[in-house]
Amino acid sequence: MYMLHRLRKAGFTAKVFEAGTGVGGTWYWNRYPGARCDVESMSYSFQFSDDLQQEWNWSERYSAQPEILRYANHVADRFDLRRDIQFRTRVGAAHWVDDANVWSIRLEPERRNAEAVDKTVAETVTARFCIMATGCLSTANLPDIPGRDDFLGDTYHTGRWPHEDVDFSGQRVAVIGTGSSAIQSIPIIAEQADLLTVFQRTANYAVPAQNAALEPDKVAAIKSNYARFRAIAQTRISCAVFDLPRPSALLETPDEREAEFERRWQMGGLGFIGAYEDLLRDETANGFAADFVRGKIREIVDDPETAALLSPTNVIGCKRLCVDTDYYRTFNRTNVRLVDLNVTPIREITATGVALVGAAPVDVDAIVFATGFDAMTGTLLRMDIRGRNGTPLTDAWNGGPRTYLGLAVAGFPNLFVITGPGSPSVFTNMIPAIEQHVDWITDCLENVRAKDKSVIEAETPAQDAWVEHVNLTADTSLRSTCSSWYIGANVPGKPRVFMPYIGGYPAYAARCEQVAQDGYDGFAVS
Ligand code: NA7
Repeated sequence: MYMLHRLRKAGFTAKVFEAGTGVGGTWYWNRYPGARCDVESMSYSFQFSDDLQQEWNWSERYSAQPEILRYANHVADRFDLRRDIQFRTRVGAAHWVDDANVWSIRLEPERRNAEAVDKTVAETVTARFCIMATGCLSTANLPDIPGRDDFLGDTYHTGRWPHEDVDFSGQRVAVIGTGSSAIQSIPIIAEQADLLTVFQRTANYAVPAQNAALEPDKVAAIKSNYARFRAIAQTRISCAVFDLPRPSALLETPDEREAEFERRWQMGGLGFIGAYEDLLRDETANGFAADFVRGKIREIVDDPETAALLSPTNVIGCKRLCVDTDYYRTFNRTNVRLVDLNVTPIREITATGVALVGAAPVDVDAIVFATGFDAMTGTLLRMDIRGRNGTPLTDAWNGGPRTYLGLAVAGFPNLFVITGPGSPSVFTNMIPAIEQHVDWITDCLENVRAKDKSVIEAETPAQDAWVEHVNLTADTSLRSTCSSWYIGANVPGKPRVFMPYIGGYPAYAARCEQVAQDGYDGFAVS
């Protein structure tokens, strides 16, 4: 929506195509119970207008999905954005037409209730520029477990949750996966269900949200000085305002470290991983933080065996750190069971539930796949995107995504990706990361227009150098050391490439700014 808003203000004609029936993106699709976002540290930062940010009041530190969606709808109405958004429309293909210097974009009515799409009613539009605002986590990863379609009960994916209320009262429910979406939803499902069985492949670290109503004084302080709040955020690696890290966990005594970890645990949220500058660089430093969380799990979970199973053994922060409300405590409930898939893997899904290797089948009434997304590239690669000479994006990226600044792709003129692979994206506060890209793209298009040119395209040497820089930077971080979705490890067959840029928001934004100031260095304009 911000892209549309900026393009309009700059005098461009723009049209948005959206597969869903409403606005909100992530917050339209991810309606699973417990879905929340940290609006206190992260998202005081929607730059549509000063009036709006002064008037809008978030109710909690971690705003719940319905409230965020209400905000998105308010924005759409307030800025009259809907008239340029075509809903229920999926982009099936986008082909660059070499002779005409335009994108030819094939639109397909969105498939609903498993109806086949009638391709005959598909429509093609053309555009000078094509901007992919398709999100980093938008294509659901539904694992190909044998028998998945044989199940006779209800199945859900957390990223495709129904719009109607789902009530698990009286039901036996299976949740497969223990990532962020599972960790948010399990405590709520457990309160409703008769019996909840959680199928865990990899134990995950979660720190408490410590959610609470937003304190009016704090809100007033931020509202009276938004510009300064944003300016501070933009100096931070994550572009979010958490307490600054201390220099090194290695330089402090065990008591000092314990006190700092405890302080951040009580404060709540992702700031925990920013306790020390070396937490994500040095294995020993990281181990201190990991041990602290494992100690908390042992304290919280009554049964030592369950506590051990819930205790992650990998590097903390390597997979995305989760933020929870009562996740570990939920396993003290008598109606919750944990199954370790490393000991008893899923053999198949049957008509009545989940069959395991080496253990009795688990009969359930509903299965929740909290199995994540084909992250960062999944949505783009599922569209039939073709650049110069008809080259498919799937060919250009067959060894993993290659972009210039995460914004553009050599061989794909006039195509931009918002928070694409190779940009800080999922390692930053997403809202300012999106805004920075939108502002940069709008300025870029204005520049092309001002020069009376019509085509801008990333050059291969600039792209190669950027990809190398992204890879070298990733190698310096412990984040690249485990099988996370950052490296595509959750999707069988996906190339293992560390996709987001880990060099931090300030360095990245400065680089984008420099490229623009140098006349779009690394881009060919014609
Ligand atoms: P995640 O973080 O990718 O978590 C997915 C979970 O599903 C994770 O525990 C996976 O285990 C598990 N998984 C995936 N495939 C399987 C199969 N085949 N069998 C068993 N378990 C499986 O996705 P989320 O939706 O939780 O979070 C994504 C982001 O959305 C998150 O960062 C928030 O910002 C919101 P694995 O770890 O791969 O062993």
